[in-house]
Amino acid sequence: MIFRNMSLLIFRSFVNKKGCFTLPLIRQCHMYPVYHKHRLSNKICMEDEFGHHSYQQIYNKALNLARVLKDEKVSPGTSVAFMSGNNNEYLVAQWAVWLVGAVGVPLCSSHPTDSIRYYLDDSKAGLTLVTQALKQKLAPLQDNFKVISYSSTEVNSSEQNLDDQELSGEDPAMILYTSGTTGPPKGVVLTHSNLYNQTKCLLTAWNYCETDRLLHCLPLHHTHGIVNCLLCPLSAQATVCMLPAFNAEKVWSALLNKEVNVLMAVPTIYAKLLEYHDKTGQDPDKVREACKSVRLMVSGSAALPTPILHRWKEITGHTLLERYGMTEIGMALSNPLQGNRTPGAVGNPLPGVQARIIRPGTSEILAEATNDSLSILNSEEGELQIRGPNVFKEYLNKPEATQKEFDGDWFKTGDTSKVENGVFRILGRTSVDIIKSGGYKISALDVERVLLTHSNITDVSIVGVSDEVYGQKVAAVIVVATSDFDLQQLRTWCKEKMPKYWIPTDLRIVSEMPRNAMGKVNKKELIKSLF
Ligand code: MLC
Ligand code: AMP
Repeated sequence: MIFRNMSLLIFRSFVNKKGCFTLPLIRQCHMYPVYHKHRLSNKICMEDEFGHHSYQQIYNKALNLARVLKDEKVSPGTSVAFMSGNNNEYLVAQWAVWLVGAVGVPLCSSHPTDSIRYYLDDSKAGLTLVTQALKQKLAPLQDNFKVISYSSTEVNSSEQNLDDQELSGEDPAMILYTSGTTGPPKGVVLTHSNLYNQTKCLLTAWNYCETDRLLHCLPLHHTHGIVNCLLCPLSAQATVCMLPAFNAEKVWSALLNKEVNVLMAVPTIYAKLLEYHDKTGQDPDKVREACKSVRLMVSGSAALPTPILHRWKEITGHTLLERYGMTEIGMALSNPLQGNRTPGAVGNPLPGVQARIIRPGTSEILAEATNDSLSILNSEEGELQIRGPNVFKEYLNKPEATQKEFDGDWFKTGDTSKVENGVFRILGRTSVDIIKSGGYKISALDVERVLLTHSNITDVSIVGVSDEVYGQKVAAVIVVATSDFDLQQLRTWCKEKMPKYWIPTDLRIVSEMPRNAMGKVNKKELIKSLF
């Protein structure tokens, strides 16, 4: 079976010494190549706050943890949630889950208990793994969910042999949660084949290779941090240099000390790095010289403002490579590794990905493209749709929501796009209720739903207001029952109820919410009049 153990397969090298893509042998798929190759490899897989970890060490720890999962009767296809810091323990859990054929649900340790409860409930997690360091975080959930703690240094198991787990490419590998306009966050089910293809196209396009040292400073519950910054470099047997969290000083230190040669981040991170550079008065010659050691700097997850692109180029000498992706599809469009990178554009489809633009409300195709072809019938803007083996299987237990987001096998991204001078541009979301702040996707409706449970809030509209550093900020317009209310009170109350990046950073209190005859708020007007 070609896709047998596909997600394990993606850890092995698909890239030969010249940086060319090579197809793995089917025979090797049947031999569980990741065990085979990596248990013998002393190459450093990850450097983190605890030290250096070879592929072999991580694999052995994952094998131990997988035995624990077997002892706990975790069967293939079971959802296993896991929470760890951004370090090698994340990989140990991820590989262990896949070793037993289970489906990984990565949790974010900074999310409040209410959010975690929702993810565990919705994914029907049969088991939740949590590192020793974080186990207190999940203590309030232990009565309702099976939670076990693990540490990558000591794992107790029955030491039984682990039988090879049969997997097909269509088996689910991972569930990632994403916000939308239909109800609370939905679980995006990604199969082993999806992850394989999402990884494969980036390996080809961006030439990840064994000598790469990628600086990882992103969260590990979203596709950017997981696929682009973990699965891809590890597939090429590169080394991931993992920070526990983004920290401008540490990122600059890694760059200036030439510790890394690949950096991938969201525009907010580049904005914060520029802020830090300006604030600390770094030596411009030293910065330019050090950045010559970097082979690739990528920006994505939100539109890269051109002033950031130009300023970054000025101080580092690098033109950021901007690309476009989504939780449901991985990466779809990219500026080229070699050749002209167009400011404000996201390039063309990655290998294996098909893209088209459809006139809103019709089935008229305005433009259609693959990695090596582009036909423009009309250069107007429309909805971007994506097709290919990278596109996710379904929203977990939500057949109607899944159906709604597809036109045949084309996934409707909800982004407005147009082709200009041969490259795609992303012009924004079709829905005003989707906010992108710091690269996080936030549903205004999700935040409104929670705020309406506050006893002092009688009406609310959440809007995304332009922000230089965050792209957009989450702003609340509310009607209150008693006047004694301010942003600080609101933020304190929100802390226990929603992820930090959902919490409004701006507030307007109005006596009445302006609604039309249909009871709808015109959010574009609201933003214009209040912010
Ligand atoms: C937040 N703050 C703001 C603000 N937003 N203040 C003013 N205006 C705003 N707009 C406040 C916060 O409330 C907080 O206050 C303080 O600023 C720090 O906020 P933070 O968000 O915690 O900042 P920081 O820790 O510096 O994190 C910034 C960041 C983070 C960029 C590192 O947002 C991040 O990791 N983003 C990446 C998200 C990501 O990976 N997305 C990929 C999704 S996948 P206080 O008082 O609490 O300190 C995807 C597909 C694809 O999109 O294409 O990749
Ligand atoms: P998420 O749902 O968190 O995976 O976010 C996906 C969304 O991020 C896309 O639908 C786009 O709206 C946005 N996005 C990702 N990359 C870019 C980019 N380079 N430019 C503009 N928007 C982007």
